[in-house]
Amino acid sequence: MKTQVAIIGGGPSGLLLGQLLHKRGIDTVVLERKTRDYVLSRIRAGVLEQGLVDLMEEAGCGDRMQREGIRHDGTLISYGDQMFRVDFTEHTSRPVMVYGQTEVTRDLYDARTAKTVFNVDQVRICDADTDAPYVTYNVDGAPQRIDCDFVAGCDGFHGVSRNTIPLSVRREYEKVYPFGWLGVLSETPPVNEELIYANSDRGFALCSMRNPQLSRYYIQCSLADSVADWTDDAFWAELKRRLPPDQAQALVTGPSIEKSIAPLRSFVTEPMRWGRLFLCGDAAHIVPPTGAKGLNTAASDVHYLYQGLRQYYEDGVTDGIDAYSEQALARVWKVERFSWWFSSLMHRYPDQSEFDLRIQRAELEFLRSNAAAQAAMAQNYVGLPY
Ligand code: FAS
Ligand code: PHB
Repeated sequence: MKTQVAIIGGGPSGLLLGQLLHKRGIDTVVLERKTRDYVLSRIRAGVLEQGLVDLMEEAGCGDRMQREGIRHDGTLISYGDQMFRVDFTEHTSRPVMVYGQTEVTRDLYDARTAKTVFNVDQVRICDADTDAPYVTYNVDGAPQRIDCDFVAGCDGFHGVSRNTIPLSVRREYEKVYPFGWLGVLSETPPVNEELIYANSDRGFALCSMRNPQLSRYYIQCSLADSVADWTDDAFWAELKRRLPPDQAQALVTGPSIEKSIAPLRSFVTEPMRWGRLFLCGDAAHIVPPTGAKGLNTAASDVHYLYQGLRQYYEDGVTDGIDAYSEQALARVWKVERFSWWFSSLMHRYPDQSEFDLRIQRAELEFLRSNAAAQAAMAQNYVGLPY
């Protein structure tokens, strides 16, 4: 098989890149390890930056998102019994869109007409540091090969693309957080019209949503916890303990239809390009979900790579793809910083001293009372410019 861009990974990065390239007549093949249904069964992100909304529109996949997505002009932050609001549109004139990653991925799959191969294994990226890269893989036990001009490594944190770059070239930076997030999806009305990020002396909690009848809640949990340790009743009782009393009182509980624990890490690999292999999204970087930046930073990578590949094929110049890694990493590191800062502000860390707790409280007081602090948070949350 031959294509122009071989895309490893059929998650949001690979599908969005594939759809944008397809709209410009650039041929792609997506290789996905799992099935479409499996990919769509994973409950992940819920908040889209305007940049991702614009890319979905440019990809011709924005109709349902515009119909069903919920515009949010701010978010609530609580600590102890205090709760205050950070107004995004007041400080940035931009909102965010609440629309689940599952739906983004579904819309991209529904739109995709170019070749997608599911249930692949033994994927190998070969000769990426030459002008004639190719990808080998097995499907149904039969070995296959795709010759291509470029390879987009969109295969997430556990994929093969990042490790194709030799250790002599690759530099990795990592911070593992001493806690996880226990997430629950429930067919209940959200406790509030906006998200609530809660810092409590028992740990972090987040009240989010997917639509007016579908809520998404998280509580910080121990890395030693497993989903089996948490009955629905235990989860709801703990969530209520971490919210201001009026919000806890208003919380509508119900059976969980999904329950999972995600570990939290900050991770960046440099460079994001090696020869004709380009890394996109979680294949290159991970953030703690506190700032809702994982999916959105995958989108900014896709924007830079799409523009570079479009310029290569349409104008015959390599400026865009040559600048990709440096350009993408400049934004990635700012997102890593914000996600680390917001996680440090909102969580309880096992090794926090009394002094650390007072500093955290002072930072929350400053954010509550200072417009410049709220403007800085809002700029990062709605998404830094591409
Ligand atoms: P993905 O991991 O989504 O997709 C990679 C795809 O590649 C997968 O479909 C995988 O099956 C496939 N693949 C892997 N190896 C392969 C191989 N060798 N060959 C072929 N295919 C292969 N972000 C937020 O903003 N908010 C959140 O609340 C949030 N929660 C998260 C919870 C969890 C448990 C995880 C893991 C991530 C969460 N994220 C969240 C981040 C998440 O949304 C990612 O940023 C987003 O999925 C990135 O998309 P991709 O880069 O496409 O990677
Ligand atoms: C979600 O709705 O899943 C969500 C929202 C905001 C975050 C993280 C997760 O910061």
